[in-house]
Amino acid sequence: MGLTLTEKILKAHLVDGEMVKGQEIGIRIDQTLTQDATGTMAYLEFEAMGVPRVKTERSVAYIDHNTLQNGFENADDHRFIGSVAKKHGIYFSRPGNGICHQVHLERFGIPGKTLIGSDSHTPTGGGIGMIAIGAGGLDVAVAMGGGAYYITCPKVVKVELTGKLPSWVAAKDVILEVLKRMSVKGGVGKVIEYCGEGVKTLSVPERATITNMGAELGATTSIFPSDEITREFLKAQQREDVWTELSADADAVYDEEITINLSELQPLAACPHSPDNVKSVQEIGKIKIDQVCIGSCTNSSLLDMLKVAHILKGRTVHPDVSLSIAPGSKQVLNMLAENGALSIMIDAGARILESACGPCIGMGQSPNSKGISLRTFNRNFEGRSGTKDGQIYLVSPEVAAASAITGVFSDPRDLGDMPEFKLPDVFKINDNMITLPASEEEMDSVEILRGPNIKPFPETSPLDASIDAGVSLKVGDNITTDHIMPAGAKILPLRSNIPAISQHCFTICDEQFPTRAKEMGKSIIVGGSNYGQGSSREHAALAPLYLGIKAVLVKSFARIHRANLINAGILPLTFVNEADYDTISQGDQLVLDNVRADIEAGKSELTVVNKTTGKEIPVLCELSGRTKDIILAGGLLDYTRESMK
Ligand code: MIC
Ligand code: SF4
Repeated sequence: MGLTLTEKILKAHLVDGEMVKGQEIGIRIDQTLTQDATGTMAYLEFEAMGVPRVKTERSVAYIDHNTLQNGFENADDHRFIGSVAKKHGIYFSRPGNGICHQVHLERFGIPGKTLIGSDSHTPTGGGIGMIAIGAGGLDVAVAMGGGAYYITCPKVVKVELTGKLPSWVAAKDVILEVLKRMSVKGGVGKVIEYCGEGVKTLSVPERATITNMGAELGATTSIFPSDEITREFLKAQQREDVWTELSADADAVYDEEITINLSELQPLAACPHSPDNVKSVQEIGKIKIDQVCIGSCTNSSLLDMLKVAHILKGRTVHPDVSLSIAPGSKQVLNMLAENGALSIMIDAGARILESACGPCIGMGQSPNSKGISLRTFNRNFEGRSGTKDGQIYLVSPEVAAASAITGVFSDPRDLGDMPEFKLPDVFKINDNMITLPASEEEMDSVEILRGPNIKPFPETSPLDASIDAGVSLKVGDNITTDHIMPAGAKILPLRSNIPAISQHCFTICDEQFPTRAKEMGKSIIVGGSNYGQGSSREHAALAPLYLGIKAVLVKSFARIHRANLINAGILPLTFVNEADYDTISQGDQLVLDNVRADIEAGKSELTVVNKTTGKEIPVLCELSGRTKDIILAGGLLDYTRESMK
């Protein structure tokens, strides 16, 4: 029986477990990446492990999220990360060099290799045939120390692409179509593998847009084959030597199959407040808009920017619209400057931002009250833009640019003929903003620069014999990590200070939560399905840990967040009968008697007694041998320290 591309790469990296779908496997990690909003914590954790030099083939630390420096905190974190990188063998991409996923694709990604990153959009690397997975910072720290990365051996979904995209219909519309069909939880436990004749019609940046936003499906990752188009891209990046041809076997067996005829697609948009709330631009109609933001790791490649410049050429941004553009990397920005496209954008009235995440993570450019904002980004969760009642639509760069001119939601197909946009034969290569690590001889003398905002990892303790705690919060379905641990310009600078950032935990849902949880001492959170979807931020587990959360009981979890809870030593529980969710109220007192002994004994079916109502509720706590030991030890850091003794 033939293998899928996913299975081939996973098999070649398997170091623990067996390739049985649904079972936990450990894989060797070739490359890691971190960004600054998750990186400080990841490197504090790496330091705590006491490994002198990273053991991966390549580890890169990027500065791209916290680049608005309205106080010393972010700049201190950048300095800290830079010094850790230098000391421990990590490449350092300085602020200004670009968004981690864009730069990694350009300069470091290698087909067939494994990459984990402390950012949920790490699957961007799947655009050149990598198995690239988003993970919590602690998992990345362990991988840098040479440890395996553990995932559930995934199901593989085949997305067969046929046909060719019509003029002005974009890669973004492909992934929006997939989201429309599969929903934000449709990808959990799965890898999405793209195949078929249509693949050959898509360039690497287009493929990367699709794998990037595959994160919104809840998928483990997404992947394209590595073919001639991949080779041409790598050649243009002067990295042809790392190319290998990779594809699934012709007789590979998939768990699910979907076919998308590219020729039949039309411009789409994800409407507020979920990436799977997809409608066609025609259906939405010509509604008036207030803002357009072009950029983010989804749509900030040279190709995207050239299309935008073409649409803006000789025109002026509508008087009622603010247009911002953030090219994804220094390479992209530099090439736009050299070929005149930047000047076209400036002429049209675009507000040019630095090459960074910026508005995507609420770092500036929050829309006006109730403002309608069209963004080429990947997430439109409520409040993420920094404006609670902002109405965010996710669209392609083509829709975004066309609408910026007209001031209303616009179909770019009305622009007439589309010229052919081609990638250059050679990109502008200048890696001067990537600082190399110190040599083995010099590394000992590198001093780590720690600012006063950097506080140690919160205290952990081994799992208690029994848990007897009140419900400090009850929430509904599809809670995102942006609800649990909001980001934005005001809160992000606290990413290296867990006591301080905890004061913002869940405040989008309930302003009193941090105070109440702290007063209760220990408590439990109850939630609905797909709890913790979205980002990889482990702060969404570390802040609850600091606030005394002992267990989270929900209908179902998103993958990375569940792993982060386990890594923080918080018990992840799911209802056996979803209807029991309705029998618990905020404030109820829940008891898990002898939970430690039960978990030690390998029991996965536990009973929660609601002392307030007297009801017994069956719950599941499915742990593998390894995750069981992590929970018993009080989290991954303690477990790793123990196992290194
Ligand atoms: C995001 O897009 O939500 C982020 C900000 O990049 C996060 C990481 C973080 O919260 O620092 C992610 O996607 O993992
Ligand atoms: Fe940055 Fe936005 Fe991409 Fe997250 S999704 S890495 S915030 S650009």
